[in-house]
Amino acid sequence: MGRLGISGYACYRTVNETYAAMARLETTYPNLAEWKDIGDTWDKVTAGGNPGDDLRVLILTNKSLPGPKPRFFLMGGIHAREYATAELATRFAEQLVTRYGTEAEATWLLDHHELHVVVQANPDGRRVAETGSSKRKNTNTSQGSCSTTTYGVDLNRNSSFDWGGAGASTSACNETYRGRAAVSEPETLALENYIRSIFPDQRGPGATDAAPADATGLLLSLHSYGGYVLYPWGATTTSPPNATQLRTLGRKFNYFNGYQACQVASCLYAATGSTDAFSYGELGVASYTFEMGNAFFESCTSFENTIFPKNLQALYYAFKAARRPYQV
Ligand code: ING
Ligand code: ZN
Repeated sequence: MGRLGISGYACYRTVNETYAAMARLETTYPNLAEWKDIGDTWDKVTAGGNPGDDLRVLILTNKSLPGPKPRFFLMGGIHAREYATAELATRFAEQLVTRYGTEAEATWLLDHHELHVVVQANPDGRRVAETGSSKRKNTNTSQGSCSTTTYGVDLNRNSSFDWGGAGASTSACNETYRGRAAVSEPETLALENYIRSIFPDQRGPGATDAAPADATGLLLSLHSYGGYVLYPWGATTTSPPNATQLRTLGRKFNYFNGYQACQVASCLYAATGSTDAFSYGELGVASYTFEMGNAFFESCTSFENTIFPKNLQALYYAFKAARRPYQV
């Protein structure tokens, strides 16, 4: 029996184990790590929840060196069953702090940049997935009578930017159910508030304006699966204002993980209300999604030998690219 209630998945820590590991990082490396409560989950709001039901971000940087520093926002686990995403984000954070002071790249990165990582963006849903359920969405039970797997709101269709457009369902039990309103879910609210707090708007009003070439900051949302490096838009196959630059950086990620770089709606499917559309569309932040591997419940052999090493290198590159994502 593996840790997640299904045999063969011992490489993936549970949400509770992940939270405990991040709390320990803060205790062990107080000058480098802060494990911060950024809001509640649906279970916490409706049922009081338990101490693990807050949404949390791990902030890593050398606190002795003053900012402002370029920021990299990394997110795993927004879809509950996409196991590899949370473990990759967790290990990246752990590797940075444990190598700090002995390894040049980790030291330079944490001295002069900030990592903001939400390792589990959907902890309620993840707890359900850990029982063996192929659950994707959050645990909102108030939207209709659905099966034990299909209830909930898709947190990657609930964001405020272009909410309610193509590729987002109005049916409560559908896997891409958008919710009753934009940002109806506490998880979406916490994420948007936090992303806005670290990335002020980089350009003039309106998503038709390009972000300036010298903008800083990068957002990466980890998903599985399919083997893609995706950039906005998901709403349309029309190119985004910074298309050339987004494609260039996307192809550099491809150099590390081998995934095909392209626009969401062009090579995957239409999708609106996603986290990356929000951060690029609303704020001008260079925003990406990785679709890692070949399965939701990816085998540990594939994770350890392929997904983890390849994408770890891509994450290091992304962290560096946060300095000037549109000028790599
Ligand atoms: N894929 C993403 C999804 O939410 C995606 C693809 C990326 C949509 C970026 C919108 C924007 O459907 C998975 N596997 O969830
Ligand atoms: Zn996903």
